[in-house]
Amino acid sequence: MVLEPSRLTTGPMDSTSTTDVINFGARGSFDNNQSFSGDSTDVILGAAVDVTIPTGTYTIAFGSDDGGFLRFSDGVTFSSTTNENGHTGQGTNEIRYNRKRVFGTTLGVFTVSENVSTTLEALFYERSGKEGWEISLAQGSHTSFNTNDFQLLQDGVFGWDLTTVADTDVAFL
Ligand SMILES: [Ca+2]
Ligand SMILES: [Ca+2]
Repeated sequence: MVLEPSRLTTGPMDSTSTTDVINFGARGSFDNNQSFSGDSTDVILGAAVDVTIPTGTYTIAFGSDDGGFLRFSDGVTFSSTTNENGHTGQGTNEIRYNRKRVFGTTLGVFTVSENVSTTLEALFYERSGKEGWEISLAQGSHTSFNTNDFQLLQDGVFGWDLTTVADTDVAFL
């Protein structure tokens, strides 16, 4: 995944990097956390990765303190969502949490009837206090998060193939 940070107070920072997983900050459900570089107050992080998804039903999740979104460029439509704020993702390609929160997890369920190649884009923001950001995946339909069914999204999980995108593809920031 290509990661690009921006800062609300100073505008975009040109410091794109790559990461195998999204598992940032002290808040969250999965251990082995990555550190935010520098000051993590008033920061926005964007991530993008090309994915090929095998036929099946999945629940994708982002946990965040504070908020953000997760969306597919095409080929995926959420049939149900859990714990969104300020947005209705059902029937769309995007799930969203549009407020500050202490760490919580937003879920979206979708089915692909054939292998789909698409781009996953995610945005995270931290306003103040503690922070955390995780993106994870489960097989099947889930309306709540747990660390038994969900695994951090990375290449090979549940047969998903992840391919690094060009830096310029994190263009939604
Ligand atoms: Ca974590
Ligand atoms: Ca916070």
